[in-house]
Amino acid sequence: MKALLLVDLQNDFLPGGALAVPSGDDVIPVANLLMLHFDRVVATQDWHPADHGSFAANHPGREQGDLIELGGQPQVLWPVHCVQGSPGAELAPDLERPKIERVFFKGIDREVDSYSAFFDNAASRSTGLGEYLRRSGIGEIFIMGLATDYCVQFSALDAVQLGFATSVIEDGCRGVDLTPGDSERAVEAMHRSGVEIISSGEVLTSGTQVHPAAALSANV
Ligand code: VGL
Ligand code: ZN
Repeated sequence: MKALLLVDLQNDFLPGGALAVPSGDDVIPVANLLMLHFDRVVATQDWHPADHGSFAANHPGREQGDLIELGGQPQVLWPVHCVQGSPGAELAPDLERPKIERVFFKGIDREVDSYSAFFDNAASRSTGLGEYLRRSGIGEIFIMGLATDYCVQFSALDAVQLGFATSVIEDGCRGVDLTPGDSERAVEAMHRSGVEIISSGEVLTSGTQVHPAAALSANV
């Protein structure tokens, strides 16, 4: 069984948001279309407390983009983003919510960041996603979302480690590219680790049936 994982499709990562990913909004229609081709759709939300250690504002004298250590891991300092319960942390308003079966929250612990949908960066706490997919009989996972060079990359590498057949839908992702080329390098690193890099078109033509009722209601 196959599952689609939508990573961090939240307002703060869209244009106008606190940590806007360039053209991040372009992937919302891709998500809405792909959802119709999967039995299982799950999502993540970056979900930080206001005092989270990944926020530059919580480190006097530091600036966004500085590299520090947090929870024993290298940590880029970010603008305040995806604060629990804030509008910026909400899923994109244009995202078709009803098909999303469950949302997994990450980045809750102020002492360590969590780029991966599965574990925090110190690999000490599971979000429950891996266990959930296993219990649901999922062997194959397709990942898209924001951002290619952070949460998508970390999620895909963990998925492979956990033994899932893992594909990343490249045109369903956009990157931060703090350093030009970061997203390209992330794609190469995922590919080298055994992640299949595919396009949404390949998913759509792969023979996975769209449920007729779903197709009708979504007007495709
Ligand atoms: C992300 C930076 C900080 C992401 C989350 O979703 O890729 N990036 N928090
Ligand atoms: Zn974050």
